[in-house]
Amino acid sequence: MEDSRIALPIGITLDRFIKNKQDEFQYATGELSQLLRDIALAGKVVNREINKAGLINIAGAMGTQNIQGEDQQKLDVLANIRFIRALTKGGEACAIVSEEDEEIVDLENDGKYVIAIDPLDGSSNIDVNVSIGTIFSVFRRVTPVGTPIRKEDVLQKGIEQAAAGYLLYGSSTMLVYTTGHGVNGFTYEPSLGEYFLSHPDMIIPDEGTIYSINEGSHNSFSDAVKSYIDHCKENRYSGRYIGSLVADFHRNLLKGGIYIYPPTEKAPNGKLRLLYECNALSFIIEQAGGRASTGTQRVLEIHPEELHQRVPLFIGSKAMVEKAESFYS
Ligand code: AHM
Ligand code: MG
Repeated sequence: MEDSRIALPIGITLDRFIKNKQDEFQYATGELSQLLRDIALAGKVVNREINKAGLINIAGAMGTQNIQGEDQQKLDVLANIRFIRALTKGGEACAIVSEEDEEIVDLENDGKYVIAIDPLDGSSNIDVNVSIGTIFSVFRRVTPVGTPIRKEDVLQKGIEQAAAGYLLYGSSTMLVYTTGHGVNGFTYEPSLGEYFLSHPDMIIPDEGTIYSINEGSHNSFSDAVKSYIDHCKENRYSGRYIGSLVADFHRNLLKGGIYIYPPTEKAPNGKLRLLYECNALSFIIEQAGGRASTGTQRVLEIHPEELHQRVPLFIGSKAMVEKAESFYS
């Protein structure tokens, strides 16, 4: 078995990092590496659009939007277009499931991989200059290459992911990903147009003192969730909730904490989507030594039944998630 946790120095570029890691996989053909590069590139383009977001009305007023009027489109729609375009051109992905599209997008090529993506998560934060993110999962297709995509190519358990990651468009833009051999984080340097390794082999503290949940819905939480929140308060944990999953997740990954989106009256199965939100972050958190559950079941073992299926999510520091789960039993 190859050991892909060979330390690579901080400051190495994403391209070089991917190349080095690829060399360590015995049978690597480079397709997964290329796929990650395609996503990273689309991330740069989306990052540029996001940075311009506040200027759109000004630019519009100046009449400088492009011919297609794309600058006028909503950013989440635009991000979807950018990622689908990059993945289509790259040729490694044969199908995409996106939060923005009702049905599977069949790219009708010979690619081996299926992507589930939330192109721009945290949509309520887009207009108010708060961090947002992109979340993606990569699966190998299970039906023969070259045939039409089928639901079973897409409705796979999270444990089958070949890779997963997120882009965080925050005070810096970061790409964090795993291929099942640890988690590494890269920070984007916009003036050089490069991602550099800044957070090698990320590990979440086993315990933490941050809990992140939308407490406005407290009245509709189950007794188990209410009891866990009481436990957090009794222990004087800090409540931190941006309402942008990637940002809340990333902070807790670095500092130790738990993010919860439980069932509520409005969202009886929770709000977050299994295929392109929960699975990817659950793969990452487990690779970083943390835990992800619905409260009663490991997220990565859920067999999805629908493309846009929602599940409750308890994710973060291992001991904290276990404690939350203990209130269910
Ligand atoms: P979105 O995919 O429509 O952006 O919704 C997902 C977002 C998450 O980023 C965030 O954690 C959550 O919704 C916040 O929901 P709420 O406002 O109900 O707390
Ligand atoms: Mg989303």
